[in-house]
Amino acid sequence: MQGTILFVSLLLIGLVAVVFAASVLASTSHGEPNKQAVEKNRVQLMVALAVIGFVVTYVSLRPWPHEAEASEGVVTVDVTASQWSWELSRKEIPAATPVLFNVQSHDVNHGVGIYDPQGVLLFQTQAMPGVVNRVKYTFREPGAYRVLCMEYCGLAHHGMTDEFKVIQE
Ligand SMILES: [Cu+2]
Repeated sequence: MQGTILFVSLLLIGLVAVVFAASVLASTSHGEPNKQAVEKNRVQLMVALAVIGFVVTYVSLRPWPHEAEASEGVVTVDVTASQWSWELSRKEIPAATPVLFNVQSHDVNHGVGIYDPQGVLLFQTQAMPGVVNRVKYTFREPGAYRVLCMEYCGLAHHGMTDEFKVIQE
């Protein structure tokens, strides 16, 4: 996922650079500009950018993990944050099973980030007092996963970590 984001970002940066270079070249060319042609080019460029923006947004948000709706056959994990620790209702989660995380906080706002055994961030959401944020995720690989706080929440924020295991059943 992070590789894809990097690739798309570099692609879009390249596109902006090409448009910039084309604009500079067009502005330094000699002769009277054809106003109708300029206006037509501008409209075409805006339509192209809108289409590219829509496609990139749709493709990049389609696997969004925040589509959580409570449904049967889902393992539920209640995650409660408080300064400065996590409380997980279970520490062993089966692999290849949809897991519904119900995330909230006892005190201030925290951010929960779930990292795989290689240290790659899988998903995150806010842990807020009085609100339960839901995230559904299916773990594919067994191993030790880490929970880290993603939002500065006070003096011992850096130590606000926990761990759970994903096991093959
Ligand atoms: Cu924190």
